Amino acid sequence: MLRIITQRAEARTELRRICDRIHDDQVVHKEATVREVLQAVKRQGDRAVLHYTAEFDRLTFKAEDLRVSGSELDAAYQQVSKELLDAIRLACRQIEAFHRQRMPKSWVQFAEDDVVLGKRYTPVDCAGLYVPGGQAAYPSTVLMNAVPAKVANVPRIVMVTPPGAEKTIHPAVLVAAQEAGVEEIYRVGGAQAIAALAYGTETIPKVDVITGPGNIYVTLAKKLVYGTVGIDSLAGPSEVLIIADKVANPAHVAADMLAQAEHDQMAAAILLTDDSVLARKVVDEVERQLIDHPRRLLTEKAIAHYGLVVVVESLADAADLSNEFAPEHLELEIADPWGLLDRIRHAGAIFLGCSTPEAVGDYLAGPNHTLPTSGSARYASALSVETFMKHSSLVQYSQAALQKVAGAIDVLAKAEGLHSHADSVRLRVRGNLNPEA
Ligand code: HSO
Ligand code: ZN
Repeated sequence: MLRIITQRAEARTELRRICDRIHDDQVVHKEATVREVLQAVKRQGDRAVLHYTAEFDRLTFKAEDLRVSGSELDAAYQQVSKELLDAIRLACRQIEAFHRQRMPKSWVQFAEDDVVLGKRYTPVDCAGLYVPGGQAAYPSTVLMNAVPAKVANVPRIVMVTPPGAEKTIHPAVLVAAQEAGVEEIYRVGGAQAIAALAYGTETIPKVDVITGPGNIYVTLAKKLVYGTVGIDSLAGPSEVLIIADKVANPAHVAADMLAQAEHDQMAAAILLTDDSVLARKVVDEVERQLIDHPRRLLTEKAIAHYGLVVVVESLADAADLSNEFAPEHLELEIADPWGLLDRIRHAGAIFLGCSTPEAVGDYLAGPNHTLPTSGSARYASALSVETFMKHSSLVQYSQAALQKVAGAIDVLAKAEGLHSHADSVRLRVRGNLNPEA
């Protein structure tokens, strides 16, 4: 079921097919629906939010039920085990420690000639976190979005998440949110949730930036509201690319591939190896571990469509193919991972060595698990504290400093035909208007 490829040209074609697996035609039909939802929520606020929740999620609510109450938040703690609470707290601490390190620093530079230059970082006023529901109710995703927003000192953080059949939200999600410092939670999902965050309704505040993964409707909605609000990225289905040599354990490699495949039937799991014996063993192991896999059907589909094993000539070759794919997650299960690192140019997160499965990073190592997918690691990076911040440039010139550059500004302003630009400098250094103005 998991194919082994040995030809380089065929491998490149297959990798391109997998990278482009989100087809535009899938999106076109859905875009019309999403546009309708966005327009309706923009015009009718809560009424439209409740209407689409009834239509898509088959749940009827009153507007006052949208916000999760304090008693529900408290009750969630009674519904999670002590071990889960401890694990959430450990993850929260480690994610916070890592993101604190990455906090951008404002700076001011007193340059020569009385010129002051700088950058001042400030958080957005309000951030909206989307947390998927259903099968993908991940407390880890709550932490990965909420903790950086908190570290960035965002004054108001709100979370939206689709409720389950009983209108409830997974207690682990509610606990993770509270552990990360988020208490304003609304039970709404889909495009209507994104619309509510982008435009604001009577109940749900308009935010400045929306982060978090979601299904195709959520992703399309985020794409369409970009500009009205900021967004983190457009998350596609998850992917792992593993480069392994003879030191790798086939059972471990197989488990790592399945760990990605079990997320989604569109998830991709790729192995590049210079050892054809290992390639064969991994294929057998994947089959074996799938036999009694609780999510067998979905996982099998992902492996069948977007699973791939490539036998390469050398590890350098593997690195080059990996760069073309620009994977979200890259594992280097090889004897000298640091030796190959120089050759790796594009990857959302890199896991080095045989005892570093991606799951370490998914949950608690500290770096963010919201990573660029579908080849976007060529130009994009993980969600970070900066996702919730922006910076203002700072510039101060003294009279003497302005004098020095006045001539050059005058020439540039005139070249652009902008005479008041020239005057704004000339008036300060000469006291009179530009002659030709
Ligand atoms: N691998 C997923 C994140 C995740 N894994 C959440 C487990 N829970 C995308 O990076
Ligand atoms: Zn995962």
